[in-house]
Amino acid sequence: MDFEEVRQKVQSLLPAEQGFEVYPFRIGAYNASVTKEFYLSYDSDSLGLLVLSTPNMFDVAFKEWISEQATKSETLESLTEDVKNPIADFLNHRLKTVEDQLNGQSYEVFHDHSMWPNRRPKIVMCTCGHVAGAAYYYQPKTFASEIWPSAQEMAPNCKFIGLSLHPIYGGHFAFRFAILFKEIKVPNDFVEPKPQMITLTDEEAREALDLFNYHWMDSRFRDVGSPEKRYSKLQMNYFGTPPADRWKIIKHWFNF
Ligand code: B12
Repeated sequence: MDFEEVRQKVQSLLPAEQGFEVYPFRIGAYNASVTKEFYLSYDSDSLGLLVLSTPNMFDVAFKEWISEQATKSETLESLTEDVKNPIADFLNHRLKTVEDQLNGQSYEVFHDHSMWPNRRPKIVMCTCGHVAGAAYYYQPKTFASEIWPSAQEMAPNCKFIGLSLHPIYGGHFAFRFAILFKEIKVPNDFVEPKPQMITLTDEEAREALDLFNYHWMDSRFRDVGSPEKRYSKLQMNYFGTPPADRWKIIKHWFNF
């Protein structure tokens, strides 16, 4: 398989109307942006495909999939037994459909939550999203005139971190995984698009990063820049609820 073939295949299996976006990038371009502990040991022209989810993933594709799973169960209790981690199980199912089509091609998948044993993330998604042109990464250091972090205290083990904003979805999206191909090379004339920046003054940027770091539970950071498309109320409610209590929020989808 070559660059174009694999890119088209993955994009067709993870389409926009089902809430996915797929962005090709040169692994060397990612490596050029990170410090060496985050380097990916690939040739610089090896291909990476970054996959993110947008509001339709939950509202369309996940709803369809979980409703289909529900038809195989007699009761809500047995469904919760069969589907232990609904979103992760759904994403693994979609990833499997992609893997089945890669025809023996060698590849590696790094999820947003993939960590090395020392707890370092295997891939830094916001940087990857910026490099691949998916979403602009607003880092505290981008706004050098400001002093970061603000006076408030962070939770233990949490740093004051940057925020990626998508030009259409603002913060209503998530990075999911990257598929890395050692042997598939990006053509010389391929250039990753520049991520579109939502223009923020230093003051607006401070507010956006404060919302993300200190008030992320109320999701206001997602609306920075007034995005065109947002998560539905149900989706916000689902992701804002601890996993153990989430079934309550979607049980009206099923005929139990
Ligand atoms: C660890 C982690 C956490 C931890 C710690 C967070 C913290 N505040 O310290 C915990 C578990 C608490 C957490 C919580 C949440 N997280 Co979190 N988390 C991560 C994770 C796994 C790694 C982040 C990290 O440690 N990066 C390492 C540091 C060193 O990276 P960095 O600061 O960006 O540094 C790099 C850049 O500066 C780059 N660089 C240098 N120069 C330049 C120049 C340019 C131009 C560029 C582009 C880059 C660049 O080089 C550095 C590395 O060498 C990422 C997923 C991932 N794999 O990336 C999600 C992630 C950051 N989290 C995310 C979210 C949404 C959350 C939550 C809101 C989730 C929730 N609903 O519960 C909460 C609260 C967030 C908060 N403000 O704290 C999202 C952010 C999405 C976005 N739009 O930006 C991510 C990307 C996950 C995802 N799937 O999308 N998180």
